[in-house]
Amino acid sequence: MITLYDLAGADPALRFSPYCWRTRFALAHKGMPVDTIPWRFTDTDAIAFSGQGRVPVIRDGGVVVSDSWAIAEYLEEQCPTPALFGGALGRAHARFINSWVDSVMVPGIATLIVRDLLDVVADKDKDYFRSSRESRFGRTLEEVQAGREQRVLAFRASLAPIRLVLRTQPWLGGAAPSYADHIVAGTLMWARCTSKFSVIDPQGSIVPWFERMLDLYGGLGRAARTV
Ligand SMILES: N[C@@H](CCC(=O)N[C@@H](CS)C(=O)NCC(=O)O)C(=O)O
Repeated sequence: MITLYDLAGADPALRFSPYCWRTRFALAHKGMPVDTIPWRFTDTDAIAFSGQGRVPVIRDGGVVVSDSWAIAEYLEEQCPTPALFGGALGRAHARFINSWVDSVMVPGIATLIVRDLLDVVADKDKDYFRSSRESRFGRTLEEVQAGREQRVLAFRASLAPIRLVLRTQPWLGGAAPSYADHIVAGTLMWARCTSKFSVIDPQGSIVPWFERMLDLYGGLGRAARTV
């Protein structure tokens, strides 16, 4: 059984990391059972064995892997079917999706929900969360999140590549879901679980795909705790 260190809020059932969700979906896709351990930002000692300070981290027997992308590659190597990537070419394309999401979607969503995140993180994490994020943004969390009702429109426009792909195929992976779907849906789980603010257009064409993602793997995403 694989063990996953999974970012949790004050409520241990609230799991909200955009990167851990990619790993949760990928494990479910493979049908691999997982034991998740709730992890808080200040639990640095608990994952020191991985040689770095971020989650997701998995432990599979004696093997330790950190970083969601490295974990996906590891899972694919251990258990090639059902595929996450579909070969070297698919993996190369998924790497582009991963980089696009990390550099466009993650920062975009962060400015829309970062103050909401403060409300869900564990009490012991609140000072660290505020100070680390405020020094990253150079502004208070309240200032970063202000004006989101207007700013969200530009964020939604930035998701045009997803809308265009889903116009011609049911999944980002083509005829079946792949790790590309897990990357995008995992990132949307971050906002779904922590904020009542809708980062995607509720009437838009990404919604039907995300609803299908929530239903996959026995409704893993849909069953997730939300605020
Ligand atoms: N590139 C990494 C990013 C992982 C990451 O940033 N995880 C966040 C949680 S969403 C984290 O552990 N942050 C620790 C911190 O901010 O101190 C991946 O894909 O796994």
